[in-house]
Amino acid sequence: MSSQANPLETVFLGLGSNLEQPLVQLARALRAVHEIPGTALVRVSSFYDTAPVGLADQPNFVNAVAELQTTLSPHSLLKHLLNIEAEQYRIRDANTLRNGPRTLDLDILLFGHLQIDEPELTIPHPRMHQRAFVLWPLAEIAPELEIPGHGYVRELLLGLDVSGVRKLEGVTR
Ligand code: PH2
Ligand code: MG
Ligand code: MG
Repeated sequence: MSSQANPLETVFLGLGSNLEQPLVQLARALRAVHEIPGTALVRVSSFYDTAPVGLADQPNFVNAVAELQTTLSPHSLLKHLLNIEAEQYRIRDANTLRNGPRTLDLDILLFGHLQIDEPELTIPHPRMHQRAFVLWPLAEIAPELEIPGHGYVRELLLGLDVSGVRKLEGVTR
């Protein structure tokens, strides 16, 4: 399928890392995302130091979000993102803990106004509306954004505990 076949879509991407120099992992991933065919990086949030959610006994994460434009389909974009994770030594095997530590996690949060519910790809990301480490950086770059089925980012954030999320000042991305 040609990458020209699809219209230009706005995508929000979540980035996270808590192993092997997280700041370096995120910076490298952003460069790789910009190299994906038919895809451009439009905006990147600040980097945030965040307490782990879901599995407490692991290092803090560095999280950020980015706005992209792409002519790729959601599945094609996902394939490229999984490749970038693998290039940065993300391990996915039978021993991998759910919500456990990782060198790099790249999640499609929103893809235009699309809603997809498949085992390998759910859009909007099914837990993004509950996660301050996603919504806080998202509110920074897209304060008016609405998550289909859940509401406005800024309003959702008001209902969340943000005590584990701290903006990293003075970090060049
Ligand atoms: N990702 C998870 C599970 N828990 N916690 C933080 N702080 N940041 C993450 O990116 C994160 C998490 C699963 O993807
Ligand atoms: Mg993921
Ligand atoms: Mg994730």
